[in-house]
Amino acid sequence: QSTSPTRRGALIVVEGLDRAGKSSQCEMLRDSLSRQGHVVKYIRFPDRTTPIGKLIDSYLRGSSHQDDHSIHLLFSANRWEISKSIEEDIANGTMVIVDRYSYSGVVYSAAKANPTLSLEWAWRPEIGLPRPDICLFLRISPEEAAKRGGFGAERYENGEMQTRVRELFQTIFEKQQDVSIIDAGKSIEEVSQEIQGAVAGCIARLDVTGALRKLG
Ligand code: NYM
Ligand code: MG
Repeated sequence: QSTSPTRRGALIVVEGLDRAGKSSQCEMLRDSLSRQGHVVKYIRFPDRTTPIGKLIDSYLRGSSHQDDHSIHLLFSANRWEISKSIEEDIANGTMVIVDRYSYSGVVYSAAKANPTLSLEWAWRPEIGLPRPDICLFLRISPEEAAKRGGFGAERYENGEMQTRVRELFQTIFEKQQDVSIIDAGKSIEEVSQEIQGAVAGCIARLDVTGALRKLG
């Protein structure tokens, strides 16, 4: 008697600037995949609940200072500490939706224009983490982002930083495979439909008996 191998889940990453609508879109995607009968988990980085996450949270709120390299490595460590559980979930067939990942990690750090913190340097600690099966980049113009209200009070939420982050996202996603660029300036419903279409295509193409790949 043959036992069919477990179909693995997909690792779905949603990236974009602040105000692009990532969190609402992740929730809508979670609900639509659940309705289709998938087991779904929605997580976000930084995960501010762990001890490392609490250090990151205090840095982002401006209540503590960190060296640029140190905080970069903490963001990366925060992904590494969750990576085992992501791999287990995927192996068990769960669809894992991730709000921000290594791409935010490298662009926000490199946007600081610290001479010893290049994109290349920033990418190194990400090597070996689970590789997304699909990365959805929610692209939004500065004008549209501005219409959605002012910046929040956290570190990085200012025009100068967001402009550099926008340029660097562009730079890394030109070279990256498996990225779907989504025009996030459209209505919430239209954006959600586009995301669902891209994710359905990814799931259809997935080698469900193969293993999750790793970032290289
Ligand atoms: N951020 C997020 C980083 O600088 N590096 C990272 O690795 C990640 C995952 O944290 N402005 C920044 C981008 C955001 C900030 O994220 C908080 P959010 O999604 O606004 O909670
Ligand atoms: Mg934010």
